[in-house]
Amino acid sequence: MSLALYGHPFSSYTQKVLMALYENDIAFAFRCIGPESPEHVAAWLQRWPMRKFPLLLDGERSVAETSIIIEYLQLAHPGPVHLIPADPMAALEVRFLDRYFDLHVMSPVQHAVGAALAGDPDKRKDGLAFATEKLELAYAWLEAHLAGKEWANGSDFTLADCAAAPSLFYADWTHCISDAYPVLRAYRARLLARPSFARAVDEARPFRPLFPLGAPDRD
Ligand SMILES: N[C@@H](CCC(=O)N[C@@H](CS)C(=O)NCC(=O)O)C(=O)O
Repeated sequence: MSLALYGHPFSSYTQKVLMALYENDIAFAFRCIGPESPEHVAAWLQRWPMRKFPLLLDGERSVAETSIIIEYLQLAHPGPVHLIPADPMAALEVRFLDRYFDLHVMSPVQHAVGAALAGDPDKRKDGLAFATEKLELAYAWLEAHLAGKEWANGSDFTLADCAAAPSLFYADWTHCISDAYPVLRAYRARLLARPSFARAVDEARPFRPLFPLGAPDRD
């Protein structure tokens, strides 16, 4: 078995997959995509011309899309932590929550970050306003959904929490999760304390100056 992950430590979607690998202590080689390693960039783009990362390589097999990568890991490299529940209805709910975090939390953040990177102050302002509106809707729904739950789907840590951790981490940096959402704030704090995510956050610490909206001095 030889697993390799192409990605970047500061990338939210890379962190989502890193969590799944760390949860089950799966051995892999990390191939950082960046100007200091053009050979990794070339190999990644040759295997996945859609230019999205991370990308998992298992021997000669390429696996793209983080949710699919985590499902693949459970099938091909299972460990003690089952990130997709065995019960099909429970698995459906986990997959829904995974989509929720990617589409309704991470996508608005990516929109604001992309707008800030454009270097035009008006675009930056509009991008942030768009993200603020979308994130407020997402936070309100999560505040009600998470009431009485330890993790996104209840008492078991799943794929949904792997999606939640980096998306809520960066969402809070983009548009602060206010005191109006105590349940969501507590959930984000639990995610930050989870060893698999704490490790990913620590590995990404040196890159914080890259956050185009300005990284706050916390977390
Ligand atoms: N749906 C994709 C999203 C991946 C994604 O957007 N990754 C970002 C990095 S965090 C990326 O590739 N950005 C580069 C780009 O969009 O050009 C997944 O789940 O893998």
